[in-house]
Amino acid sequence: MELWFTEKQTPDVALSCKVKRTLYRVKTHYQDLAVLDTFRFGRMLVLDGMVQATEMDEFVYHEMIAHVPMLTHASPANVLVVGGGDGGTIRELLKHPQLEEVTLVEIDPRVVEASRSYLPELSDSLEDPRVKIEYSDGVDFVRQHRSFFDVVIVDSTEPVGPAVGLFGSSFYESTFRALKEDGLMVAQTESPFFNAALISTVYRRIKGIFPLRYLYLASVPSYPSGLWSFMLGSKRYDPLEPANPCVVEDTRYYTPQVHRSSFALPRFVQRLLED
Ligand code: AG3
Repeated sequence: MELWFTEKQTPDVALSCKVKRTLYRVKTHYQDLAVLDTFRFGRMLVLDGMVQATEMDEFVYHEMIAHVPMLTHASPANVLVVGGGDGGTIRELLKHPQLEEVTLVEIDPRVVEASRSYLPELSDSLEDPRVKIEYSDGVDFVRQHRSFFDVVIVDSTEPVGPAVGLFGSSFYESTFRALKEDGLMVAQTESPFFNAALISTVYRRIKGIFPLRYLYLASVPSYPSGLWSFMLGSKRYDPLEPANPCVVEDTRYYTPQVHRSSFALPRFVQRLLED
């Protein structure tokens, strides 16, 4: 018998993949969590029916959400990751010699547990002494900090369920305040094909708060439409003139050239950022 997992990416589009077996499934306090072993994508973390990370392509998302801000900032020592309990973003951050401390604020301890059991390539990073894990709501956590972080990375799920607050203006305002005077933030902002309105809204919000703001793109086959976006808001550093002299060689997607080219937007995407 064949087993298939289907993510309904929109009410009328779905991605299906053939499953070897279900490794883990639990209804946590916050969401429906599954780890599947699939033929094409390898192991796959699924939250509320939505693919979060797969062994085949997680490197794209995690490298791009981590290295673009880290190499834009001249000396990122103190970093906050909101969400991202799988550990993939942290694994990439730890490749930076200037990093002194990274705090992971994850609302759902079961995501970290599941990742520790089934996705060691992502979660082994969480044992590093530079990593501090806080189980709480990112919105509250960020609100309690002032001029504290060099970089904030919002590695969230979709703007439904537990992550809704992470796409709101008041969260971006608290993030601005939680950053030092030369700090910068990056948030994952979905697909320009399927979530155009969200990208326009988030850009307008970030524009009202951060002096410099940019959108950049990367190709993630397991995510809706395969083309993914990231929003960067910065107080001082311009991502098109990366200020960090370090070189990170241990990557599979990120290169300095990809960093630059990911900011070159197709016209239909540019239009999403116009007033
Ligand atoms: N966070 C963004 C995943 C969004 C995917 N959406 C979907 N499948 N509908 C990923 C977190 C990985 N650390």
